[in-house]
Amino acid sequence: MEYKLVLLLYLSGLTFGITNAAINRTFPATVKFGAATASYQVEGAWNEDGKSENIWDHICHENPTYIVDQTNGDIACDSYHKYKEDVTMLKDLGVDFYRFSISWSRVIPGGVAGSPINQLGIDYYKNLVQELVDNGIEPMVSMFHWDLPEALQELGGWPNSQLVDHFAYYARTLYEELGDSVKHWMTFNEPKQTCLAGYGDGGKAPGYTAASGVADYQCTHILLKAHAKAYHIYDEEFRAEQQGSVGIVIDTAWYEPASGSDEDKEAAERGLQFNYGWYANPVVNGNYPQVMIDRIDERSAAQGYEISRLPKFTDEEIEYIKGTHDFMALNLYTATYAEAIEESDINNVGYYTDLNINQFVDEDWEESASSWLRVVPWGLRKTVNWISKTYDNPEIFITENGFSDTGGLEDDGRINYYKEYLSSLLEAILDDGVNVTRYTAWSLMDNFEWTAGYSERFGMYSVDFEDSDRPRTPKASAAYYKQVIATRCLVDMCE
Ligand code: GBH
Repeated sequence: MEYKLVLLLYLSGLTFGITNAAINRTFPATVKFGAATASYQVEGAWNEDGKSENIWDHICHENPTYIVDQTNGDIACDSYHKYKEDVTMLKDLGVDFYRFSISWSRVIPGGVAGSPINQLGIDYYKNLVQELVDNGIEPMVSMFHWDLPEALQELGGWPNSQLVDHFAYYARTLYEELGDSVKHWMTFNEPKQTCLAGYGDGGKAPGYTAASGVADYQCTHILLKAHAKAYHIYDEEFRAEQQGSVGIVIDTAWYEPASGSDEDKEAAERGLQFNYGWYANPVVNGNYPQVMIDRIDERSAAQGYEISRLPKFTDEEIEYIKGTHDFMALNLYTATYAEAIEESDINNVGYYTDLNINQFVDEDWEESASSWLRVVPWGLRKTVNWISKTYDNPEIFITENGFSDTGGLEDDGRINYYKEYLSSLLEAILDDGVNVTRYTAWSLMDNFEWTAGYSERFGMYSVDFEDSDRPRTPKASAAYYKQVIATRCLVDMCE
């Protein structure tokens, strides 16, 4: 009976040429749904139980005007004390997994390899992980979401090659302490924000700019070696027993050619390579994208540098970094047009002139509360197709996707955003055969949005930051996401 009905529906779909419409366009069972946060953005308890200062504590305290509303993450959502409530919210949403990050300075306050481990810090994460597991929610853990221990910043931060060993010690500690329950590890979240914003354009802590075009590339060079080392440690010491997987989370916008010209197509491809490829090409193929090597080497030489501003990996390092991923992870929010422009003034040293494209948006694209975020759903389908094609059809996790407003429980803009992006993702999976197996909504709850403070809200749960108890309230989008997860279907797309 049922079979005949399905066949009938299928045939009528074919007859009427319906390919994208009504017949049970559900997410396959292979796709899992989750929600994400990050340590500095939600935990608070910045100086409790032995935690040391990190670079975000430091910049918020020392330079309050760096944050638009002069707020900080001292208390944030107080998740350090309220993690059980967070898990209740996750349970209510019905997510398969929770993606959160660990605060390095909470776990290893001194930062450096061989320094003491803070048991109270470890206990916090053990308790959180246990609470998740007890509620049937998989923990998915980022080791580093931008909050470097200040002690390591005072050693120079990521451009200092010592950081490889300091990070390796931290990663090993986490595998040892939490690896029995944590099966998905992400070494770094959006390393471009750490390196380009942290050491190039100054938009993120530590906010450096003086060595722009140099330190941002050096930061990346060391960070990639640290990633590779953490990956190999898992392979050699933990994988056989723990049976988990390790990857790195990379962000990009979709770069759409401004026209059909070869120059604009190249400009868009260069945009993707300078963003996603900067990190992805090394972990997949062992080295930076050729277009970065060529352009930065050439411009450096023309600028009078005796050696390229882009550091070189040795053959051994290339072999060591190649293949250090068990999945590809993508944070994607928006899109931009990319247009070819004339070569910029050679005296202008920096990442953006190395990239050398004009980026602009379509003013018709719906805005959010964040200046950089416009709603461009088709960019998601195009980006995962590009990753699939460029890196030989890997398993892809969407580790962040979300929308900002200025607050309120009736968040129609967010519901619309999720609906349209998930629909675009469904097309990538069902129609294009892209191997996406995880989707993660950013964010579980409103939180400290870096230099935007609390002025931009990404949460499916609202948090009252005026109330010392930090109460949480579900928004309309929480009910929407819950329904998507329960039905595996976007509203209007299934009978
Ligand atoms: C993610 O980054 C982060 O992982 C997460 O912590 C954050 O809360 C979330 O997005 C929402 O922002 O202001 O024009 O200089 C997303 C990628 C790249 C978006 C840098 C903001 C700054 C652009 N981010 N970008 S601008």
